[in-house]
Amino acid sequence: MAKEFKRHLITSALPYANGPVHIGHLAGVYVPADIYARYLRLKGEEVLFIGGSDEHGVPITIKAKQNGCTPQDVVDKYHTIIKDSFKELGISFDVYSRTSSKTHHKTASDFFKKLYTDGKFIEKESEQYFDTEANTFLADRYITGTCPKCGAEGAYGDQCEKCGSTLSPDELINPKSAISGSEPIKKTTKHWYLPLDQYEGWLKEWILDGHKEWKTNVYGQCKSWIDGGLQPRAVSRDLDWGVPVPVEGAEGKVLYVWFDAPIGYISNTIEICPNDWEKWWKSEDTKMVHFIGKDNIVFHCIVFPSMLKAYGDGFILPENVPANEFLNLEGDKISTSRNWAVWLHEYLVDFPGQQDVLRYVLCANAPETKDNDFTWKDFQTRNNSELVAIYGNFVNRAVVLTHKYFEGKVPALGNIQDVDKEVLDQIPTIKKNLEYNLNNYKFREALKEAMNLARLGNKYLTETEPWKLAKTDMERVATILNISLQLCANLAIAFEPFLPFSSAKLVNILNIEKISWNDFGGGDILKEGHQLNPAQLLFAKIEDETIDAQIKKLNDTKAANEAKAAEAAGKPAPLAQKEECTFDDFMKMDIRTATVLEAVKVPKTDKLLQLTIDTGIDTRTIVSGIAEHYTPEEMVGKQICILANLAPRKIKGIESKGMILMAKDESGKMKFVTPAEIVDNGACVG
Ligand code: B3M
Ligand code: ZN
Repeated sequence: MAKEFKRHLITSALPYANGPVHIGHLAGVYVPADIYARYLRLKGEEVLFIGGSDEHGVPITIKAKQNGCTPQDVVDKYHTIIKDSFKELGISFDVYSRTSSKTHHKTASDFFKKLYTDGKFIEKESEQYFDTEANTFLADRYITGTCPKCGAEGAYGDQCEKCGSTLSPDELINPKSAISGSEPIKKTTKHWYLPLDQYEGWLKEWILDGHKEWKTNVYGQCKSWIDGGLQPRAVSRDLDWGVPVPVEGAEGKVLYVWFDAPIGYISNTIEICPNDWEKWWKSEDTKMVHFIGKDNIVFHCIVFPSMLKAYGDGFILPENVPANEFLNLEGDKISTSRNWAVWLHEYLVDFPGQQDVLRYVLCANAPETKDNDFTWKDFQTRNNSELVAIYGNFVNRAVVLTHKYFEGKVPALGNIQDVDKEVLDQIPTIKKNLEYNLNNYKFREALKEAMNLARLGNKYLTETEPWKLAKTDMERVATILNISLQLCANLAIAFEPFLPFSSAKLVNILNIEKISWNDFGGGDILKEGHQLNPAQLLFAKIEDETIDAQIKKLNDTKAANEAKAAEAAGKPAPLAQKEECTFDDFMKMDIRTATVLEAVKVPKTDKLLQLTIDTGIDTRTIVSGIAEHYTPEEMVGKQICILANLAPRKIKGIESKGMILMAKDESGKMKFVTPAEIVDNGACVG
């Protein structure tokens, strides 16, 4: 029997406040965490859902340097953007605070002090990279170099973004300072270490023996860390941004961001429950679950639990850490530095009132067991053929018909036929499946079950066809619509954790006070005679233009990135793709093969050649700006391609009828486009 808990402490990774939140963060952490929190609240459980910004660490100071502002400016800006956009998406944190808060500084500082006084750290001097030009030690991301694992350039001192390996600065090949670009020297410095090796036996027992039910990816990572042998980990850094190390002789040192950030979960609890925060953290009746992305597993399963264990004093450990894999975007890794992302705050502007669509797609496609891909086409299809066509359509039909035949009042349930019973019987089964999946963090499957309930409703209406019966058997129509409306009420409950905005709309349409998970499964949530509000569409179709605009935005990003890369490699950048043209636009162009019969320079010009061309249909003159690239002799006899129906133009007094197709090579030289094999003149290209 699974242990029963009295309350649920749900944490979600604290995003770095060095940039806005994107769909990868949402799919990996915040959408599933929010679904879980909403589900438990709907069940009447006591829940505390913690969020907050992670405002320390090198990513923040690097961003400040890039932008020429202070780290505080950076975190102020992004904390606000992140917090507001989460709120608008309906992520229902009970608290969303920040690690630069006073409460957090005190909590983290006290936490360190206790471990320090209890002798839980080891102090060690070591040689660390130092930038002599900038006169500073180079922690983590301040040092870059070649990845020893995959050979990628630009790997960081703590991680290679290309292959995802965790690294230490000493492993980097050809290390360079990210501040000055200079080659760093080694210098001695003192730090405090948490001797994780001492916790190995305990971790083995707690995770490897005690939590075999954890997700395979999470359990597997823990096992490989533990089996690989744990090392002492430095919990301080030579930096000037963070929580100062609260012991003497530690000037210029702050707590390592991964030491202070998870303590942020505690600080944020203290902030919201200053008087009874301990019941959340120090009671065996509390079930703590950490929602994170896969790159945070070691910190939440090994480092933070070891810190809590070292602290003692009754701190509980997580019951589960349902980490997700990564979400890609249109087949490519999401990347903040390459701006390859769908940013939440931009989505909210581009798709006003459509929060649930994003929540739906990110859950339906969540990277729960493997990396997954987000594509705009899939987003559109899921909206149009699932949300609109199944869920929205069913609810709309049921409500509109009730208004049409019964003045919007829930009609009476009459005699039940087999087809009705089948539907009513399935509701509790679907509820059971939903619960099983939600309890086990299988949110994709859970969402599928909720959608099955809507499918069931659609099928029921299609089979029973109440609009046809309305001519002959109103009593039967009443029964069918009663059952359909009960299904709608069940849908409002089933979907609430996933699609809270649509559920709120539906609750309003059904004119019910409040929903509860306990009512889910019942066939009599709405009483006979209950008055509904007017119908209202739950979802709107998303048109091709909307999706094309998003795809164009990404194509522009890609082109800009390629231009940057080409520039860095000293090559001219390929031009961005031009605006889309239709098939008809293309068919208007008469592109055909032709042969140059004669070529002469246009007098008093450097660039122009006058060409006599055999186009297969006529012999004509074209003036072309290729004299710098080809001599007249080189041109004669060449087979080329021309745009034949270009409106004639006078160039230097000569009438030019058409254009020669050319392409520039890397050096900027114009080359004409020629068929790979000789064909007759006048053959159309297309
Ligand atoms: N800020 C890393 C991240 O955003 C880190 C999480 C902290 S959770 C305590 O991936
Ligand atoms: Zn690598």
